[in-house]
Amino acid sequence: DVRYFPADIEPRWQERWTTDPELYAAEPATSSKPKYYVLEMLPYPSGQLHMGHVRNYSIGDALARYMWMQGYNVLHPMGWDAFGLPAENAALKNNTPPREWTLSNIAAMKRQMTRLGLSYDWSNEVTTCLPDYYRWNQWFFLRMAERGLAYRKKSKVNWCPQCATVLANEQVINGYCWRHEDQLVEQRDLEQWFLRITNYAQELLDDLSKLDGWPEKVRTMQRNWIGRSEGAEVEFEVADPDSAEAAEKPKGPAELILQALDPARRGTHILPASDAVKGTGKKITVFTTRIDTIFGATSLQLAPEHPLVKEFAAADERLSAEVANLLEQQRKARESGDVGEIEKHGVFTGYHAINPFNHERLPIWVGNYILSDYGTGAIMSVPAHDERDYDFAKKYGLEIRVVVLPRRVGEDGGEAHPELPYTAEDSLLINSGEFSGLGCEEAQQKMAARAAEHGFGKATVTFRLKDWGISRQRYWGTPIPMLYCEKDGIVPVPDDQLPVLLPDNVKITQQGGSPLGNVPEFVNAVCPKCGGAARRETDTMDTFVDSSWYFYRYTDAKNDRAPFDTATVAYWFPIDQYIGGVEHAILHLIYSRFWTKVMRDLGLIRNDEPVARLFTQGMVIRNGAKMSKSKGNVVSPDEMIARYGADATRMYSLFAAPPDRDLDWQEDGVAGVSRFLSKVYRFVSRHAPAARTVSQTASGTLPDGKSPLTQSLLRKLHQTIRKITQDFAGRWHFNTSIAAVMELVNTFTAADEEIAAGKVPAVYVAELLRSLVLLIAPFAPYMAFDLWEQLGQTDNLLRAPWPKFDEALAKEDEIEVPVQVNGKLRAVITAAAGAGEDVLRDAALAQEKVQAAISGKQVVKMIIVPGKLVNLVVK
Ligand code: ANZ
Ligand code: ZN
Repeated sequence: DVRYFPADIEPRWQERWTTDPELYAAEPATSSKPKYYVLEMLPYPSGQLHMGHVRNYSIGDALARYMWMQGYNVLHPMGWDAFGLPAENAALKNNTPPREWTLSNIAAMKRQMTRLGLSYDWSNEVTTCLPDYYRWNQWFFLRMAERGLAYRKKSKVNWCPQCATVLANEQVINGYCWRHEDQLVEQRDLEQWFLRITNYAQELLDDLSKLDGWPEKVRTMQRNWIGRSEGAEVEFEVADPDSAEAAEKPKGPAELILQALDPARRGTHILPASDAVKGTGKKITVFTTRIDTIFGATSLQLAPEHPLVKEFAAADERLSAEVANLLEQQRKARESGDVGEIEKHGVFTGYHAINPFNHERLPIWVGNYILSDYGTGAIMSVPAHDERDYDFAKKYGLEIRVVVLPRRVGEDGGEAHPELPYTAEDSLLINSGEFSGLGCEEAQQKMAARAAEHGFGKATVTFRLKDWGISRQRYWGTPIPMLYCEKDGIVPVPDDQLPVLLPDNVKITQQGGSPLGNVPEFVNAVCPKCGGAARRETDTMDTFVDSSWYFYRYTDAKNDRAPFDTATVAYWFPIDQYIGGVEHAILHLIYSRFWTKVMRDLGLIRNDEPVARLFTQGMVIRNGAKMSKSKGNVVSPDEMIARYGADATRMYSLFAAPPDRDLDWQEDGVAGVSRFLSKVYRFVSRHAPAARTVSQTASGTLPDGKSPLTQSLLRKLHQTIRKITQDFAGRWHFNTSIAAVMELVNTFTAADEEIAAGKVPAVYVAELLRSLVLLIAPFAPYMAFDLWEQLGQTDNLLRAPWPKFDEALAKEDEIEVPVQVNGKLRAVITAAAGAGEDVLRDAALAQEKVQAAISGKQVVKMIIVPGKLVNLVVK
């Protein structure tokens, strides 16, 4: 009796696979085969694969193998997201240079991947920390700078004291650092390089609708992140403090409704402009999505950081102190972890602004709930119709004036006072001068047009998306290819001087400031314009730059004249299937969409989007908690492989849960899969000699006249082929695919002795065994390769055609089942031999004669004996 020893089989095949460079290599872009680009997100080389990786790669690998067997030219590459902070931390801790640390981690992880038997085409490996890759980051940066897409500006930046570097907005999570869960992010003023992703905001939004192969939740997250708001900007002039209140006060609700409904009485409380309060010429621009509520504005609110607040405060010690206090409270609230909904605070500045629609004077406040970096950093506050403004007005006793009412109030004289704040927009304006009586939407258009006509505003679109700050004050990243010359200012490094090499032997410190600043050989350069002395930029690029375009490089990774060949990319793109964690739904996946659009506009590629289909896999958990070092519940892939083999480890990671759900790692489960594989191995090995005698027979020549046993084995086989083929094409529920193979193997092994006794003709045995091996090939490649050889096959299993299912063979035999009502035969239904209770019940109830027999009566019981009988008991 043969036994299954993965520790024997796997290293043997691994050796053969690694010495065959052709095995997993994609054919050139000139291939006549249809192409399939399957990609898993590239890992950060931390030194160790974790189970999340194993799961991610097992999904991708199963798909790659399946597509190969379907006859596609498959590109299945792998690489390393190799720049980043952990290498510097490790350098500090162990005194190993980041480069050395990173490269040795890569070697270790590559060994693990090889051990897992993953089908990567290493001939196009990409390592982002090597100059042959990052020089193209620099090259792209220069192209962007030429087009104004990369620019430098002084700005408030997010600063993580622990990372000692700037973070992009996307790397700040509720005010905390994305890497340091309990480190609050500080604000600093720094000169930074930015990429103008906002130029593409509208296109990034619009094109989401093309991405129907992406999970809806990811598209929604991106949509929200881009955050498009249609609205208007309106200018309010700061009033002359000496001029008197001139606007007429609004009337009571009853009067207002009458006014709204009677065109002749509209606008009576609006004063002509000539009688208006005097202005100072200073303007405050607000952004609003509800210009229709402007007659209900009862204050302006400025962000504490608004420039005018500084101006007001400069001349007013009390205000200055109170604003400082406001900022301090804000900081404290954040520190106590109160970041979501901080308590609203405000200070009256002592100034007023003039509402351009009715010339009313509105007090100008500073509100801590106004964001300085959204819209214009200033709002008109409409307490009656906005939640936050309502809370604020309640707290500080500001006027709450209703200017929008439900339509029904006018139509049937219903309740005049809606519950406040009343935020619905399918409503009717009141107390809004000549705009009273209009619906909200119409009013928005008319009022924006009015503002534009008079030059105090316009309809605008605002995005939440900000330009991408890419400067990092770190060593281990791509040097930004810019020079600073006293005479010529900012000068780009010429293309022929690329790459700007990252020097070795750099002292890494934990203090702020770029480590490269301490390397004179790096800093001191020659200005390419004037030949004088210049200083090099010492910041490096955000590592998200590296991952924004790496998958293009995979198509042509050795190109030293261009980032890639345009025609080769045109063949392979878009990526047919990208697989990774949902944690990349925003950052990486928005940046790489942006990068694609820039490359397209540079004429380098033709596709608008990089990824046609995206799959986000679930997490690997253990006892309900995410596997993590800090929780002490980590299972090491090496340990699993040593104990059960790579095949069992991989197959379990696909079997234990649907790939999009969380997987609770149970070692018992791995052991179970290992027992299953052992059963397959023994079964196929046992009957291989018989099969080998006919192993090369084409299935077209199978003899007719099958015995019932042969027929039932073939039926199960074809049902299984159908099931797995459909799973690959559909929802990827590999857990059920593998369960189906398990059932198939049970059916086969139940006939073990009969097969051994020659009751199934050898040509069928060969067909059954070959097909079984093909079916497990995407999930347990080592075993499949081994058994394939045992079956006498000399062809490459990876390119062997995936078995086709034959509907006729898969079809269940049909049987006749009698249907009785109260013991009396009423009908006979035809159903598949294996039909279950549900199918039989539905079929029985659909019979006219049965319907007639039970009509007007109550079915009290239904006895269903599958394959035999349906009996209804009625009263
Ligand atoms: C007046 C108003 C009346 C508003 C009303 C809403 C309802 P979204 O959809 O998120 O774009 N706003 C504008 N800039 C702001 C800032 N920097 N900080 C805090 N709030 C700000 O929201 C736009 C609305 O959010 C704007 O419309 C403004 O309040 C507020 F019944 O203006 B609204
Ligand atoms: Zn110069």
